[in-house]
Order: sequence, then structure tokens, then C-alpha cells
Amino acid sequence: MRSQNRTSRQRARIITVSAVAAAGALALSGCSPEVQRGWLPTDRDTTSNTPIITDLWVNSWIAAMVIGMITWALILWCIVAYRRRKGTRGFPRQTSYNLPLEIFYTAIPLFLVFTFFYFTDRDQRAIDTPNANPDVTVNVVGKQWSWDFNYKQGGVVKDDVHEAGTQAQLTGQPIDLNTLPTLYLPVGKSVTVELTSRDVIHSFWVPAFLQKRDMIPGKPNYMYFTPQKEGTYDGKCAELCGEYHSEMLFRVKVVSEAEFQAHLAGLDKGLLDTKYDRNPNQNQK
Ligand SMILES: [Cu+2]
Repeated sequence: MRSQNRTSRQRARIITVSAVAAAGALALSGCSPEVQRGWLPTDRDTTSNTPIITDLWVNSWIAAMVIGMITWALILWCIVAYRRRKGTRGFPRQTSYNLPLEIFYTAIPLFLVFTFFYFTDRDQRAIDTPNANPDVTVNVVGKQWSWDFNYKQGGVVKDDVHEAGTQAQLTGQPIDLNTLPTLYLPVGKSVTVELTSRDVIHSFWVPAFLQKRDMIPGKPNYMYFTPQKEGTYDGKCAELCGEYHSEMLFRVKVVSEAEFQAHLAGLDKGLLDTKYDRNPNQNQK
């Protein structure tokens, strides 16, 4: 009897120590910046949209974890409390139509879905509200298998200028990143990116901006944000668009306004219009 008591006391102590250790590890890891941003591949303030997107993700993960823990605890409790005991004979009591329980597991998931929907919708509206007076408007054109950047006159852009990008050549060796088409954006200025395509569906993706959007022939899409951190960011096409999809790379440089103006001054004049489009349906007039 005495030895049994000691065993259960020891077991309780082990459970307590493990629980405290787990809570401590969680609290400690909560301090690291990686965890605080939910392991997302960027800093919180990279653009004006990244804090909104980060918070939506991280809070959704926390909610999912809490719901998961409650669910796992209930499952474990059922397994332990209603286990088959020694000496039990036959089937346990068979029950059906437990109305309170059925209302519970219909109402709670509906509440969860509507809550996630509410916050997603709220943040999507905040991110996708068109900016009537952007400082910079760039038409980014996807083409098999590179990018054209048309900087449109207006705001801080004094003239129509463009850069025509060429495809990266991947051979298994490191490539010179300076040969990639590079979208320049001034830090702290509001930007509207107009996304179009010359041929098939591409997708404009800068992982550090936490946004990705399709470029559909004949149907411009838009992104609105203000870059807030100077730096160089990798970008790529995120929609399988043909044989050399993997070579459809670009970079984004967020720079001071002076550097931005200096870059624009060195670009070719005018915009690259739709005459290079290859979509037969779009070209027939
Ligand atoms: Cu593509």
C-alpha cells in the first residue's frame, strides 16, 4: 500500500515537473523574434502590410493551438475516464441523440469559422483598399520567363521609364544576382503595383513582403503597400508558367528616394506597352 502511494506521488511529481518545463520552454521561446513572427520569412515592418499579415497568422496559430490543446485534453480525458476496467462485462451503456452535446459541437466550430472569417476579411480589406494617390505606380509585367517593370509617371516618378528583364540562366552554378531584373522602390513611399501578363498566368511573389498575387492576361491585379525597410529582397514567379518557370527570378531593392531617382534616370524612356504580348486572344482586335 505504502509503495503504491509513493509510486503515484512520484508520478504526480514527474507530471508537474514536465508541465513546468514545457511551460518554461514555451515562455522562453516566446521571447525569440522567430517565434514572435510565427517563423514567417521577414521582419515585422518590412512593408506597411506585413504587420497586419503577421498578426493574422500568429493569432490564428495561437487560436488553433489553444483549440487543439482543449480537443486533445478532451480526447485523453475520454480515453482515461471511460476506459474499460477490470471485470467489466458486455458492452457499455449505448447512448444516442444527446442534444446539448450536438448543439455544442455544431455551435463551437461555427463560431470558430466565423471568427477566423471576420479577422481575415477585416485584414484583407485593409490590405486591398485601393490607394487613390500613390507616390509610385509600377506596372509589373510577367512574360515567359522574366519581368518588365514600367514605372508610370505620377507621384514621385517624373517620367515614364521602363526596364525589360531577361531570364536567369540556371546551370547549377551560383548566378550573378546583379543580372536579375530589379524592381526599385523608394522607402517610405506608397506604392501601387499593377500586375499584368503578356502570355500565360504568372504570379508576383516577394516572400519577404508576405504577399503573392496572380498576373492574369487581360485582367490587371493590384498590390498596395509602403516599403518600410531598405534592403534587397528576392522575388520569383509563383505560378507554374512553362518550361523555364524556375528561371523567372527578380529582385526588389528598397532604397532611399535619391537612389530611386538616380536609378530611374538611368532607365529607358517610355513604357513597354502591349505590343509584345503573345496571348492570341488578347492580340486579336
Ligand atoms: Cu511565370
